[in-house]
Amino acid sequence: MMAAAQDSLYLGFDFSTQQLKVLAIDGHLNVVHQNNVQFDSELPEFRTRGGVHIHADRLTVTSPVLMWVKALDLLLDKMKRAGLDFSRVRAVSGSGQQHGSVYWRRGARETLKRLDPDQDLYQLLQGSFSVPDCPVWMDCSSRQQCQDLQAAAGGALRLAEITGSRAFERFTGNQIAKLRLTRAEQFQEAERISLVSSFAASLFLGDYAAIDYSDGSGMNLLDIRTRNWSEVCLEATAPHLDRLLGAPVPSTSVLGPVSSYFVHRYGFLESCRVAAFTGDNPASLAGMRLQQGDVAVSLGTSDTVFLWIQQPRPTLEGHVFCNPVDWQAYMALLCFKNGSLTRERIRNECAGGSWEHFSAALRDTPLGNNGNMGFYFDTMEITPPAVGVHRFDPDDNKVSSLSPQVEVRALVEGQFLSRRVHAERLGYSIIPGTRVLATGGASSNEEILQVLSDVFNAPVYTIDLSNSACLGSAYRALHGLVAESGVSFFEVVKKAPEPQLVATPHPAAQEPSAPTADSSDIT
Ligand code: XUL
Repeated sequence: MMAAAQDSLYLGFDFSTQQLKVLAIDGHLNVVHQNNVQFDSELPEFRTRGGVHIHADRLTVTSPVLMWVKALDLLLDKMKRAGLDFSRVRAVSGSGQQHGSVYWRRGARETLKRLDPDQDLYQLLQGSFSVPDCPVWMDCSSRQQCQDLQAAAGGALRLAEITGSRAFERFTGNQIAKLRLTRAEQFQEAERISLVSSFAASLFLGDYAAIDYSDGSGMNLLDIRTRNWSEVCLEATAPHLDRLLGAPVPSTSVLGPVSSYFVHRYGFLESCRVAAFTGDNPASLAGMRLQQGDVAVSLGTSDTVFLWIQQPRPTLEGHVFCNPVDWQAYMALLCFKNGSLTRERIRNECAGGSWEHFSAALRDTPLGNNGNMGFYFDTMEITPPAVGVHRFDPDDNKVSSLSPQVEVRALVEGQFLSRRVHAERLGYSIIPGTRVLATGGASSNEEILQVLSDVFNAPVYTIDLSNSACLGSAYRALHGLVAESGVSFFEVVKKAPEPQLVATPHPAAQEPSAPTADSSDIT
């Protein structure tokens, strides 16, 4: 008999860079438990800073795989001590930092299948990894391999068309190619390669867990349209790589029941399911309940834009991933380096260091800024790859300064125009019903959000993203149980709290004369 909704629990784990987090929801989607383990402070024996080791070349960045294993032991013990009743858990899912990879030593599968519940995972899996230090997303030491892969695929754009992204150093395929060269012996000993997400799922499953389509899209190896490994990319990366990776699966798949280790050690039921784990960004998309037409803008140190895309058009900028909640759709991720720090610099220079004066400048200047515009790349931007401050007067002449108030508006309009233009290039289009979901530090500033609303000509809602990867994972665990019978993700999460409406576009925002400049025209 099914337990009542309030009695059932769904767990979402997030193996992120600095910590391992967990969140539990009940069947009514109420968050009933949260917990975490900080790597640096709670596992000091691994001597990480921010969860990673930066090597002497400053380019290689790794994390010890056994630190993640030990963190899970610790977290489950904390949950038990906090009184969490594991027998109420119906399904588990999770996420991991994207792109990082784990190398299981020959024989590890047998070890995983026969875990002794009297010992902790850290003891049991000591000898199970052929590479002790896993390359993570902060690594940028695979430049040569990126060039080789692009050459093999027929160029950067062709590679982007196949895999959703041009070659990026942190993407797993390039890391695998590098490791095969620099750690040939350890590489030879590997019988399976996991992403951080599928590695974590393997621990719960007691067997190798498949890589899901969505996190698999962050490898420069998956053909995002056929959703299978790309032959040309596999061949350019390592021989027989498909055997090492296993077949990818839809992100909504249930991989199987939880391993008997968890049943005997923590009291999980044998019927508890493990739903495929995915990347942290795809899991956040699920946590935000982003839908077709929506765009999420995270306003932090760097600004990140998440998009739901139906027809992808990969370019040299940004990333297109398979969608984690609807296998026929896609999502895109764009990263902008010049975010909060640039807003703070202009606040200091043009608004006396006060956010109130900054907001007043936005209130006192008109939408469209009378044709004055600016693009502010204090440091080399990622999207587009440009640097410097570029200001234009209403006649499109380059000028060296603008009045302080006009400069404040030029900055904010310029930033959001750039977010919109680059989103549209990847296949995003504003449709009736489009919502802009804003999050991060600057999302508490109403005037900034009004500009965001005007530039996208869509209502802006705010959401708290601090635990969105965990929350999305818990939602995905719940959805996993019914996905195969055709129930959509949105059906399952429709009762979750709604984001809050904070700005609606000014009627003038949709006039054809509204600015449409393209920040990438800057040379
Ligand atoms: C995305 C990326 C990071 C990691 C961090 O491409 O590299 O956001 O997923 O956790």
